[in-house]
Amino acid sequence: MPYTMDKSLIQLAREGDRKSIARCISLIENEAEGCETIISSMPIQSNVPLMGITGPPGAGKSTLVDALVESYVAEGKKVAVLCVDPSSPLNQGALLGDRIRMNRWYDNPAVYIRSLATRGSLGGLHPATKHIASFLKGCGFDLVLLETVGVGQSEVEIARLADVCVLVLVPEAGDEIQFMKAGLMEVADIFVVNKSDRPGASFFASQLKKMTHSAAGNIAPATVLATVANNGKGIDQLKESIATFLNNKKQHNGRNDP
Ligand SMILES: Nc1nc2c(ncn2[C@@H]2O[C@H](COP(=O)(O)OP(=O)(O)OP(=O)(O)O)[C@@H](O)[C@H]2O)c(=O)[nH]1
Ligand SMILES: [Mg+2]
Repeated sequence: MPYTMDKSLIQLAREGDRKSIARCISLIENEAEGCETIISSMPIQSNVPLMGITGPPGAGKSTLVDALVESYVAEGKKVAVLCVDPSSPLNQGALLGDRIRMNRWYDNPAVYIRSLATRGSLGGLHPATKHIASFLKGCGFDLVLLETVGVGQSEVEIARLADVCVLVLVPEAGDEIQFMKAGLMEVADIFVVNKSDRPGASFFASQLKKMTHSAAGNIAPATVLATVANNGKGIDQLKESIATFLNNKKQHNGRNDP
């Protein structure tokens, strides 16, 4: 077994020690002996939000995550990022891309980034993703960002797992909007039209708004936002929408508590 596990390892991870966090994640990912201890030692309830960022390949998810990290860190927050790419079995391309883009955070003590190279048998999320995300919530971060490529059932799984689910699309997707995968409208709490520096962005955003309004019925429709992730445009609005959504959800859940 490559790693040893004991109480102090979990304790150190919970105090935010990166090496211990990395070891624990590997143990969970590899379903190593004793990993249940790590999972069961984590708090079930947590005030640390898990923010899912999903969408088609190349939509700008990592660029958006990078911009969000920058902005949250500037506020003094500690951020964990989990990147999962269930679309490629070997994952080399996506991992390399994420590494290059997010490189600047590796030495920053306020940021922890981890990529998962495994995928679930049905092309969705690896079952360990859920445990690893909950584990990260308990390691002293103020928020956890989860980036996944939207393939197979992964968006639906992300929506179930995350406290807020942001679906990133690009203006070109407007042509295919009527063929959008069944259920996709339901998974997103916030729609982002990224690359809105490209033609057709505002038209696509208005189409999306119409769709969210008719899909919502009596409840509040999902928010639709435009961003240009590589120059930070729209990031503040996105953060605001995320905060509002989480706040509303908290109040709503509070009301429903027995
Ligand atoms: N013009 C423009 N390009 C962007 C924008 N956001 C990201 N890009 C570019 O789009 C490309 C893909 O961005 P990524 O952030 O890697 O996209 P991704 O969704 O994470 O990609 P995968 O993880 O491979 O699915 C990169 O070359 C980015 O620089 C944007 O708002 N406008
Ligand atoms: Mg990416």
